[in-house]
Amino acid sequence: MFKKLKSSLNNLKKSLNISKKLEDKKLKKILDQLEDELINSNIAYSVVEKIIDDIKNSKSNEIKDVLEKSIRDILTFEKKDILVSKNKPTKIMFIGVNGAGKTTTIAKVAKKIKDNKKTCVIAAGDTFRAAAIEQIKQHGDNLEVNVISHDYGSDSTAVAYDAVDHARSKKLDFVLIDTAGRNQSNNDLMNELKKMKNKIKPDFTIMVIDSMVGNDSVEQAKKFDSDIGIDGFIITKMDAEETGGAILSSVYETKKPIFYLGTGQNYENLIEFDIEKIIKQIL
Ligand SMILES: Nc1nc2c(ncn2[C@@H]2O[C@H](COP(=O)(O)OP(=O)(O)O)[C@@H](O)[C@H]2O)c(=O)[nH]1
Ligand SMILES: [Mg+2]
Repeated sequence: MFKKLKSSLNNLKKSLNISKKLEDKKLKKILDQLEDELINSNIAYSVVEKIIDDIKNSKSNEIKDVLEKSIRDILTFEKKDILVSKNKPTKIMFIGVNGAGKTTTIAKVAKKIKDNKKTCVIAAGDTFRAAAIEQIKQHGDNLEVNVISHDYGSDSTAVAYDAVDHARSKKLDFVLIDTAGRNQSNNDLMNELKKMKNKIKPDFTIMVIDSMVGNDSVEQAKKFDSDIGIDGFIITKMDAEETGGAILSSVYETKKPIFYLGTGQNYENLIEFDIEKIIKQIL
């Protein structure tokens, strides 16, 4: 992951270390080039601007330090563990566009909960996409976790409600609520998610983002956050991701934390977000 971003920043480090004493015109040319490279790495323009400004305003000669500070500014947030919560059951709603990895991520989170010796139930809240209910049920079978489902086309809020009821009566620790893939421009579907959120009042609403989507993910994140309200992200497919821009951009634009990173298709491929590791990989 981060191959492209790393190489852009490396090029910058090389050229700026040589040209720190160069006249402004030359520095401007190098920064323009960096701007292009960062944008090509799927980094949103606002983030690119911040990094360039940080470089321009820095008095340090060590470009690496300046970049590190920029990235730390963007990716530092209060650490919150979604799997440690006072409420029982803790309700977690997963939202995001089709194919982002919601269903797979829910299975991975269920696995983590079981590994922590806690209990959960899954709500098959994607009543929209063909085979979605079978997909989540299969995960439930594999993990020995109950999945509450209704028929296709039924009200997803009712499914979530039933799952919460089930968790209450069985004294389970968590309810993981799957939802249908939503294109952020589809108003009907966005309204359905809003309704679910209002009725269920989840402890956490997590937006799942595919890291390979690139710049478009920023628009998705902003829209989901403004319409539904999110508490943070799980970024998936980090195993396949080459640019790294989606992470920086989505977080910078929404100021919401990243809870986990998905790093593969297996249940154990869900790792905690660790800024030190990310910095090591990028710089
Ligand atoms: N390589 C990789 N694939 C993933 C990851 N997370 C999800 N996927 C794959 O992405 C595809 C879509 O996932 P799914 O959970 O069905 O997405 P949903 O539509 O948001 O529920 C599936 O083929 C998953 O196996 C990940 O972290 N890495
Ligand atoms: Mg799904």
